[in-house]
Amino acid sequence: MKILSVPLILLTMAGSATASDDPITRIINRYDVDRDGKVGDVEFMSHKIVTSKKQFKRYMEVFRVLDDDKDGYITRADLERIYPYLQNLIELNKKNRQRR
Ligand SMILES: [Ca+2]
Ligand SMILES: [Ca+2]
Repeated sequence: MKILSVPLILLTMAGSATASDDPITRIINRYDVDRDGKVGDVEFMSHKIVTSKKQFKRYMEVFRVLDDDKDGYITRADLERIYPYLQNLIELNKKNRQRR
């Protein structure tokens, strides 16, 4: 299931989190190269090491999921809309990792 790869990538995007951190700010700050407050597909991809077409397609799928209103940019509003859904998956993933 493709959507499951999204929280994993988001986790990597957000880096190691503490409870007081705002992951949305952290994600945007990390990817927003030109500091206009939104992340375009080129900015998003510039942080990825893409070694195959398949991988490129996968990252683009992630980008499209994160770009909730489909305007071609990941903004704070996009992330705030989808974050509650992803949060559950991220928490699940954390628990699974702790169990190991
Ligand atoms: Ca930008
Ligand atoms: Ca958007």
